[in-house]
Amino acid sequence: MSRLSVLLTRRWPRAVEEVLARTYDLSRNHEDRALSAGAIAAALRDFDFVCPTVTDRIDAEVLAGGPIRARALCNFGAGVGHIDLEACASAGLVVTNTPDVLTDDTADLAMMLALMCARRAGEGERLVRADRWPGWSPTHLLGTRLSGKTIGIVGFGRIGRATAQRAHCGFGMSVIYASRHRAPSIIEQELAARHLALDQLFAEADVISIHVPGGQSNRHLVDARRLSLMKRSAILVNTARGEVVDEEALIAALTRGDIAAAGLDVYQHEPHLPAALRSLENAVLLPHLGSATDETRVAMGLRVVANLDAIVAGQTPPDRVA
Ligand code: 8YV
Repeated sequence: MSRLSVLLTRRWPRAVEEVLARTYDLSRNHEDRALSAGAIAAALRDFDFVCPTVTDRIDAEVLAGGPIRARALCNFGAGVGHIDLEACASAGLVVTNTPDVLTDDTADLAMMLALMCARRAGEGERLVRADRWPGWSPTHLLGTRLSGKTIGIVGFGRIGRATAQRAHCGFGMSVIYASRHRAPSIIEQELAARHLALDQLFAEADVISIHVPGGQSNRHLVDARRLSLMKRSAILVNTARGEVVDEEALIAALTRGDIAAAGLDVYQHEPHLPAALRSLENAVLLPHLGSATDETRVAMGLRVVANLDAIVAGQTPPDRVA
């Protein structure tokens, strides 16, 4: 019997590609560059399974590109804001993602960004590298302490809770959170977390960390009005999705000093960042590294394999999202 065909739209860790190649007729994008909408539409016509990433936009228009052969989109990543789930369901395409395995790494990165902002690590690093460090002095590059402050978690799912856990247990921070559903009381007690309305959280928190999904429903959830509620000393951290924050409004707030700093791992139009953002000393800017460890990227790949294998075996895949 001929083997089922699988396309990886990017290169994956070699260990996972090898596992896939044992069972499937595996094709990968050797150039490892984001595919065009036309190339994705063609892939849906030509392969039994397509495994996209965050760099592939799969909307109704792409899905309307001809008769679809693919049975499923097995996304390499937890966030699926780049995939139109309703359009996939109407086209009879199953969609899966890779939750859980990237929770710890992403939460670690959120705390790293918070610390880098609070302790002005980016500014300090740039100074040393440029050979512009005048030497130690009692008042040079003073930041603020995170310990004992209040962290506001926006979106209290797996990654939001893991970030809260690090902030509370590691840094003695008080936790407030905003989410559509209140967390079970055992979790609130464990993290001494208080559920607040979003605007109130913005007004009270010293660090605000975003953990809601991307896509249309949360677009510009953090807008000029919400930024204006923040303390002038407060820090905004975004490891979720760029479109959740109105980037222009954020640049204006950082430029005027309405908020102290922002630590960003995601952007509205990746990999392009406005020059005004890149020039801000009070912004720490990382290139979407949330899940970027060897361990997690292999685990994400193996999670895709588990979903693929389940579909082929006629079972419901463990991480079905559409
Ligand atoms: C991934 C992420 O690297 O999983 C996610 O949602 O944001 C990242 O950690 C990326 O999405 C891979 O597709």
